[in-house]
Amino acid sequence: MKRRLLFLGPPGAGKGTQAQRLAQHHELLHLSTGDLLRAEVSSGSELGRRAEAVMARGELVSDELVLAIVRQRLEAQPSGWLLDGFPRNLAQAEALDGLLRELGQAIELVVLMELPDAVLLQRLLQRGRDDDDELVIRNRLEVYRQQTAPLIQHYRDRDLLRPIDAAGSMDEVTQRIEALVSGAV
Ligand code: B4P
Repeated sequence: MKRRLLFLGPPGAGKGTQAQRLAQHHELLHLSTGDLLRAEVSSGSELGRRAEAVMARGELVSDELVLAIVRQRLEAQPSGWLLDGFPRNLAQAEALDGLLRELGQAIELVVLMELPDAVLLQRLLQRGRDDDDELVIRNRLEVYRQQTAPLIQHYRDRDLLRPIDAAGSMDEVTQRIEALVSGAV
C-alpha cells in the first residue's frame, strides 16, 4: 500500500472528494491547500486577507504562502500523507521535491484524475462555492492548462504518474483509486 500520495487534476475532477475518502480509510494526513487557504480566509488572518481576492478570481495564491503552509505540516513527519491541490505549478513541484529531500521522504504515487471540461463545469456549477461562478471556473480551467498541466510530464518523467478516469459515481472512482494505491493494477 502506497502511503505518500499526490492527487493531480483539473478543478472539479473530484480531488478533494476522493482525497478525503482515501485519507480517512487509510489514516493518512489529508493536506488540501484549497481547504487550508479557505480556513485562513474564514479566520480573517493576514494570510487569509492576502489569499481571498486571488482565490475569488480563480488565480493561484503565491507560491511562498502555499509552501509555508505545506512545510509546516510535513515537518510534523506524519506516517503517511495525501497532497490534494498541491503542487499547482512547476515552481511548487520543485520546491516540494527539495522539501521532501530535506525531510528524507519521497512521493510514491501521483494519481492523475481525468475528466472532460464540460463535466467539470457542470459539477462545479452544481456545487456553487464562492469561486464556482462560470467565468471564474473558466479562468481556473485556463490556469490549470497553463500552469498545472505541465506537472503531468514532470511526474511522468519520474515514473510516478498513474492516470485514472474520474467519470462515474464517487464509489466507482474510489474503487479505481484504491486499486492503484494497493498496487492491484
Ligand atoms: P481547490 O480547493 O483545490 O479546489 P478544486 O481544484 O476546484 O476542486 P476539486 O478537484 O478538489 O473538486 P472536488 O472534489 O471539490 O482550489 C480552490 C482555489 O484555491 C484555487 O482556484 C486557488 O485559488 C487556490 N489554491 C489551492 N491550492 C493552491 C496552490 N497549491 N497554489 C496556489 N493556489 C492554490 O469536487 C467538485 C464537485 O464535484 C463537488 O461538488 C463534488 O461533490 C462533485 N463530485 C466529485 N466527484 C464526483 C463524482 N464522481 N460524480 C459527481 N460529482 C462529483
